[in-house]
Amino acid sequence: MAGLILALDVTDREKAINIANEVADYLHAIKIGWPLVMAAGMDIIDSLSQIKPIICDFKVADIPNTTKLIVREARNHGAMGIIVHGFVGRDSIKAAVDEAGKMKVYVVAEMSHPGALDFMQKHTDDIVLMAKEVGAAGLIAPATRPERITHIRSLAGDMEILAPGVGAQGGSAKEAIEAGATHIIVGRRIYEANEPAKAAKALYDELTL
Ligand code: BMP
Repeated sequence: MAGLILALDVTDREKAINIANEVADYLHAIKIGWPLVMAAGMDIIDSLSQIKPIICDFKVADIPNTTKLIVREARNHGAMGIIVHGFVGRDSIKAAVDEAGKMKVYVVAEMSHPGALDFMQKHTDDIVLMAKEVGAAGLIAPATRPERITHIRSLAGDMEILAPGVGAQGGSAKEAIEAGATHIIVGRRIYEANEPAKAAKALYDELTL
């Protein structure tokens, strides 16, 4: 079944925990990244893990050894998954997968913003095939370009596809899932809403209808 992942890009610990509790019923997982971790510290992973599984969006883009050290830190704090960049190449992605243990590694195949067309899109196919071969659990693909999700799905087999870009960036939840995503990632549409639970429920309903 399709799932909703909250991108919790707030920079206040208490606010993060309150929103997570408020919308938890509608979520598959929570994605946190540099804004929240830099503001609240790595322990926020442990705290939020009590509410829902946490995916660390660290977009790791480094040599294998540094990649391994970052993945280990996320794992030690109880993360369920970690997002790494694919363009750094096979050895770095393999280092992430080897170090991840039970944690899932998600590889960025193509980003959702217009700048992804400058360089990244030219290499999407190779990144997808490499991520699949190396044993990554899933891919990040753009909800802003559902036709690209369909293309990426055609190469990805049964890998998970997490699609950001719904709501604030203009993408549609339903279209992303119909195109082949397994999960959508949504931030501002939920955490900036007057009633985050209502916003999360609307997206959840869109996925399950
Ligand atoms: P929002 O729904 O507020 O646009 O947030 C989207 C989230 O997904 C942000 O955390 C962003 O960093 C992330 N993201 C993205 O938007 N596009 C990508 O290609 C990859 C991402 O991780």
